[in-house]
Amino acid sequence: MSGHAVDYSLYLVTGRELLPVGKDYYESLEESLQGGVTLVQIREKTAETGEFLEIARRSKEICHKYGVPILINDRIDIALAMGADGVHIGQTDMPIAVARSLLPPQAIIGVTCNTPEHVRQAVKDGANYVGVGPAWTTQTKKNLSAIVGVRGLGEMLRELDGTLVKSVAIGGVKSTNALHCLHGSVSVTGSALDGLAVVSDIVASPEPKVAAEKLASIVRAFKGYSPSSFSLPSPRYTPEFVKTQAAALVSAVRKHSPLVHQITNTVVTNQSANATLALGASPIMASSAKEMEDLSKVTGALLVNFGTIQDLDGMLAAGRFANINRKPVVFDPVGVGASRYRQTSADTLLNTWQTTVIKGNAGELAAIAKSTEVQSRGVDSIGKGFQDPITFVSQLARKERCIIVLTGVQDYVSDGNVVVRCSNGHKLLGDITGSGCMVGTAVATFCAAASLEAAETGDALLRHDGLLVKGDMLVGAVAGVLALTVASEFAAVRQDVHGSGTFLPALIDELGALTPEKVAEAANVEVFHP
Ligand code: 3NM
Repeated sequence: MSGHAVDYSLYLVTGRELLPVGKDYYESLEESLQGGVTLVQIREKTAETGEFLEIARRSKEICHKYGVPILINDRIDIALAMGADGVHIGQTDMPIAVARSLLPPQAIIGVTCNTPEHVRQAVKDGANYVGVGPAWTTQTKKNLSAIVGVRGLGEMLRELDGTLVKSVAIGGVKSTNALHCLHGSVSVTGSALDGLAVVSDIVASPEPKVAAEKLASIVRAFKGYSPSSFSLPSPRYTPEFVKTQAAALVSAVRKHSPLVHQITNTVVTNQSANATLALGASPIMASSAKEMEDLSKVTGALLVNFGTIQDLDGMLAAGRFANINRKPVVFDPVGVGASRYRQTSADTLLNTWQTTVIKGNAGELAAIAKSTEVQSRGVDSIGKGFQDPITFVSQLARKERCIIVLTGVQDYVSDGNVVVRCSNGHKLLGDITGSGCMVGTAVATFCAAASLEAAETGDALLRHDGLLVKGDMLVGAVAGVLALTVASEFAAVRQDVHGSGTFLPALIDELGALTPEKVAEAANVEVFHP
């Protein structure tokens, strides 16, 4: 079999100790192949040589019956003795060059890599593929290296640019996080995983065929995705189109009155709830992890604002269940640059779930992008912002595979292909607390409406395959920005507004009084195709 093009899509690494009680190893292996496993590695950490050899021989017969190559973990002698298609070696095992000299020329050699340096070395040494990880924590491997998260995987994949070396992610990969793993790990330069390597999600399942089918279909969906399907063809986004679509969502919010789940900070909870009501939606401000599964089934969208991080577990669970139920997730990393705890919390959240929108000021988004171009103090951004905000937002949107909303005097919204610049708003917004948080609320509300509208009209457009959220989330995000900024312009000129104290209630009133016509007329929108 060696020498054939190898399909790395669904790579099963065996783990006999994880089999459900009474499940036969060979039966489980065969069922997983029937479910769509495309490559198998026999991993035996405690078996004696004779037993290992016997298992490898019989496993090979089964794998080859399905046209699937078989690799041996670590033991070149076993691989040679039973004629494996290749080997997988760890960082502390035999060097690739030595393994290559012992194995037939066509043999597949893969290496475990936990850092970008490991990947660079593996490429130099002539590996056929790298197993990058651990993506998440796992009980399956002893002496696990530091968890890298999906974004850490992306850093490693970058090293594969311009090479023919293939990659699979490993460590805690399951059907519930597979899609996020595939999308979230695409590097800034566009290098993507070739597949997923899985032990327990298949082996520990009483129905390995079903488990493999689920995973295989997710990898297929990812591979069927192309960057151009990331958004509608850009020419469609004219300023007129964006304005009309965003304005129409004002009515859609009132029509659907979506339940908008908000985990937000203690400073703004009340006013964000009131802003949601004024827009015509319904707020629920729940934060305990225990209720996230139930809530995610009935909500229209989730907002996670971590201005005062009370319950990180609740945030993690909320996003995970929102992903499972295909609900838009809006992430507002308030003051993320202010402390190391906030930075690691943001990384944990973005490694755990796929966000639909990240909204922040220049300082916050610079911290998310690990850029030093803009600094922040507390929750505020310092200085003039990015020199080239259009390029910044489009690159960050591509990297994070989501919509980016950069707030400031002008607001920028991008899906990675187009950038919409909104130039509405009033300076009184800067004089009240939580105006940025209310933008997050409005974005979540309008994304919920866009998603519900698309579901109702049967619009098959799956705008963000990483999430499979239906609806135009770019327009949803723009509508959220416009709602708040346009309402602020109406509020600021009212007779009863004398300063920031009277401005806030007037702003809530004007959110309630918004109409599609007002938004369409007042919106100052430009579209760029960077
Ligand atoms: N290697 P599961 S993690 C074999 O990070 C292995 O290098 C890892 O098992 C690495 O799919 C791992 O059950 C075990 O989490 C993966």
